[in-house]
Amino acid sequence: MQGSSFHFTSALTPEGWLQDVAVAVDAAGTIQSVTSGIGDGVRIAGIALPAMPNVHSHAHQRLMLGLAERAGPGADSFWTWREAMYGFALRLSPDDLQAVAAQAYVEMLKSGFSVVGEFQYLHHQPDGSSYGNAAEMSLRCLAAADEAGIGITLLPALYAYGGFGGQAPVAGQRRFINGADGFLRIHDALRAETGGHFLRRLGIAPHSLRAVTPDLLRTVIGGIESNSPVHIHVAEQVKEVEDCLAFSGQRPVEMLMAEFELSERWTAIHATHMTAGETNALALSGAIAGLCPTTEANLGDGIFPAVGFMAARGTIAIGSDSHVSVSPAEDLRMLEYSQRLRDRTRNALAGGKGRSTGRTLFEAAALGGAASMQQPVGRIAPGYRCDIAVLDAGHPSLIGRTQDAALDTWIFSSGNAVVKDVLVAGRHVVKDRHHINEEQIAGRFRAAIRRLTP
Ligand code: NGQ
Ligand code: ZN
Repeated sequence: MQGSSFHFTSALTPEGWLQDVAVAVDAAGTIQSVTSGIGDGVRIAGIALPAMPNVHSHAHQRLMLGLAERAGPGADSFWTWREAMYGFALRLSPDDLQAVAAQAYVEMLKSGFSVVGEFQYLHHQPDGSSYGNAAEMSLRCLAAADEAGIGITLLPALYAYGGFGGQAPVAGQRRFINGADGFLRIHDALRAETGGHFLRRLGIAPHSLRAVTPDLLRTVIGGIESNSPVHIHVAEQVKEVEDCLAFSGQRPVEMLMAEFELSERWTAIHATHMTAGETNALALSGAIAGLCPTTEANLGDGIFPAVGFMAARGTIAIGSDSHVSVSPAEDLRMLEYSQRLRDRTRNALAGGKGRSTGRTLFEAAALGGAASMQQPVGRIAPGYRCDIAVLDAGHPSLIGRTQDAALDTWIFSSGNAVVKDVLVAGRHVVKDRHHINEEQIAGRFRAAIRRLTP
């Protein structure tokens, strides 16, 4: 493959907004130059943004959208939703997971994401026994990412227990369960499939402080590549905080920081329930807060202390998690709205007088997401991978809007409707709102849904 070049009406770069921007890309997909002025190459009319990393996905949950929104016989909660989710998780074959993940990844690309952090815990067969290749289900996520053409940071889950203090898992968790040896076997198999790949990175996902003990996690971290990404769910639900306090006398984020030396290697997923002290300490540690605002709202988790965390210079990233909404715009909007609703304010996260809320949040999540995924994305600049999302400047909602006003209008008003083209490593995978492989992927997804849902 030869190098190529693209030309955009405008682009958001580290130097700010540029007009008439030519981006030259080498054969591998790395940006060589970004220049202002009329250039040749493929012309894409629109507003070029760095494509957004989606740092938290459970692809299999794409299967159950809309099927857990009916009141149950008892009180509904995160925990009853989780029971329903386990029921779906027990049904997927490897082919089904690949079909559902490929569809989810196409939807991510079409909404402006270009990298997915797949937090994968469906390791075993439905009866709990291992597949012939212990890494089978994770390999299917890599295959789905290939079909869709999305970057992936694969985060196989370490999941040993059902609750704090090494409680036995419940029957519904039997596909997830591993000890250090079983996990490292999976991890080793995946290392061979990810090393040297421009679009792939391998990390680990200790599921939560409920599912691992600190000692187990230390053993596993000692057996993997130093400084590779570590993602963990933490302090998402009040009950988790209460159980952690009852078990250890510490709150979950407090316990995580006491047991491990956190750094930008770590992404704390949700981190919803923190004291002001925990919020400051987490920000100072350099760990990234992996926020999933639409899923957190859907599951009734609570409100992340984003005002305090960002004031303390904490790093944020976003993820579509259960995929109840797959949209960088909607997740950033929900994040800002959660703070406005709690504090009865406006432009809570703009970060200074006269600044655009959308611009501040978009740039923070793009850079934080790149760091969380450990992929060379998040900026339209030489040396970065050419992962770009283009907004349709001619869409009615963007008429009369340029620069920060266009970004704010996308995030607060137009959502996915205005995302027109997406490049991943210079490959034009979404063209005029159409993904290059979407019919075939949707066909397999349709068959899987019909078979697997009531
Ligand atoms: C998950 N999802 O692993 O899919 C979790 C629920 C749990 C979110 N936390 C299960 N959003 O935390 O035990
Ligand atoms: Zn999750």
